[in-house]
Amino acid sequence: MLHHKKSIAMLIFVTAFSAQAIAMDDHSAHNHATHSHASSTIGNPANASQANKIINVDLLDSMQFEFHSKMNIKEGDIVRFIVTNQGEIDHEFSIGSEKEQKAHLEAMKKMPNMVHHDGNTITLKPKETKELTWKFTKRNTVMFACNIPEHFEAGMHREITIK
Ligand SMILES: [Cu+2]
Repeated sequence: MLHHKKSIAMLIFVTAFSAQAIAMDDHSAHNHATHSHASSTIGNPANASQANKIINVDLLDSMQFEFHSKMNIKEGDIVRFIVTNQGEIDHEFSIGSEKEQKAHLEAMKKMPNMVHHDGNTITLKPKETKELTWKFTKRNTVMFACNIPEHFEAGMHREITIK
């Protein structure tokens, strides 16, 4: 009898624990789908009208980012990036910490056709121009990356230091 009671208590405990685990999973899945990329450890999306700097960027099939201005970005700067895909294949322009870009890269390997509407990343078709405005909130290392499979590995990333 005592043994039986114990098992029931154990069962209740396990059930409650799994329910909590599921709830936590749901919560993180929800975050990922809706706004996990919107804020970041290195800053957040901003409105183009608030920008104090404009930087033109070309995305090249040679797996490079070509920035047309000096990347002299300071803490608090709001930068309007005007990005053009000069290549013949799709490219991505993504801003994040190195850790965030690594996570993004892993996600892209699982879902290569992921299209982004999430604040820190834009996907551009050949010859397309799009904008992304970002507020850099910390003195930190920031990584610009294209996480389309094989592009990052081929060198399509660039790190800068926010002063
Ligand atoms: Cu690319």
